[in-house]
Amino acid sequence: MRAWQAPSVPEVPGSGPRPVVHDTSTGKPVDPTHGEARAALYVCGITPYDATHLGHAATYLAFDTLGRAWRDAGLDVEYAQNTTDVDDPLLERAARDGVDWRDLAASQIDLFRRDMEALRILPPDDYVAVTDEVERIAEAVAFLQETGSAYAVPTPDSEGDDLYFDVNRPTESWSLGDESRMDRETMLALSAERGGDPDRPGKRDPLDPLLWRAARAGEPSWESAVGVGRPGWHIECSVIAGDRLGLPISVQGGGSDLVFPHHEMSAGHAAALAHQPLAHAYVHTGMIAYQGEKISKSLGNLVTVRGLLDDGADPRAIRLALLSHRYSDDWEWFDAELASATRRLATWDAWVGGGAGHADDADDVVARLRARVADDLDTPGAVAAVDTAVAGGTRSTPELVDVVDALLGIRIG
Ligand code: 5CA
Ligand code: ZN
Repeated sequence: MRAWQAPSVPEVPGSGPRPVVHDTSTGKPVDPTHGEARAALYVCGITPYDATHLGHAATYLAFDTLGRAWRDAGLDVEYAQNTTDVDDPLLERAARDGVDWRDLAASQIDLFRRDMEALRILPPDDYVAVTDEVERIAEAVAFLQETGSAYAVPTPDSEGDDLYFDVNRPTESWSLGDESRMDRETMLALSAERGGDPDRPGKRDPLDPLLWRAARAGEPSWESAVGVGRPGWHIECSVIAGDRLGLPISVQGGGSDLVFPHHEMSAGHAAALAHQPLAHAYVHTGMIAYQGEKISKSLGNLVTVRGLLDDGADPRAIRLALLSHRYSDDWEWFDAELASATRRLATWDAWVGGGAGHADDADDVVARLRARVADDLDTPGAVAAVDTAVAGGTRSTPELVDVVDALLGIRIG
């Protein structure tokens, strides 16, 4: 599927350090490329049933920053992203609004593309719709069934059977329920909250996730190697990441609401399919709140990128407001954030227009920016480095302006 238009990224002389990022699975900072020349990134894409909100924007911006830092370090970056264009929340919203689910998905994907373009987010090389991969996903489910990692659960309201993943058949590269990270009670609660069905009768373990949903009346379905139906959620990301990038990938990314069950189960599926870890590192962004609650399509407390742009916001200011927070923190958006970023940007623009100051320390600022971004994407530190240069009378050399553009995606002046 078509992604979106790539922003231009200036070439900056020299190179930055290799980025280190915080890996959720070990709790440690790591170089997820293991020193190789190639970095493979998979970021979980949107479920296209409502407009891009600031939480989505912040998440994709964090991985955009990682991509920029990798490129600046001289690495070849390969990036894949899915879009969950068939799933319960999308079907429910389409039914509620009396629209065809395909039209709803197409219109929301389109809007997402436009928002990503406005924010100058680097597009994935492979932007993959789940509906285009149903056959491949079904083949993977069939393999899991043949190899004993998947089983059928009686499904009275369908002619076929729903298929589930057996979480208690861990392979050498995956085992669920490392109690040091999450206890079983928490896992059960999160599973119920985030698309799982721990109370479904007939499962071997309440935590077992759905791999394949047999066709129901009025629901979309496809004929496949495992009968007529549609894919479960976690398996789509394991299959798309493996097919497009090869396992293990460097980074599996998404918001912290995907740590469990989504990324845990995707890793379990990958291990059962390929006897490989899914990723060298699992990187998670914090949740952005608005009016005291996590911004969410289902809660409806949306601040959308489109809404801000329609109100006249400079897309660079939206970007700068988001970059002023640490990607891994949970934080709350206040309307004043945009005003403050707009003021900061005006100061930066005037600095470039001014042309005065001493050029000798511009190189230090370039190095500082590179170091901050490579240190677990410390964008607030990078923003502070620019502020210091602006306030301290450093001249805005072309190279300095270019490095701000290359790493922070903001063209000043
Ligand atoms: N389609 C699945 C992933 S395969 C999905 O989670 N879609 S989503 O539309 O619900 O979310 C898209 C991305 O935005 C996910 O990485 C999610 O973790 C992130 N996200 C959602 N809400 C927020 C928020 N309030 N703050 C930060 N990130 C968020
Ligand atoms: Zn995903």
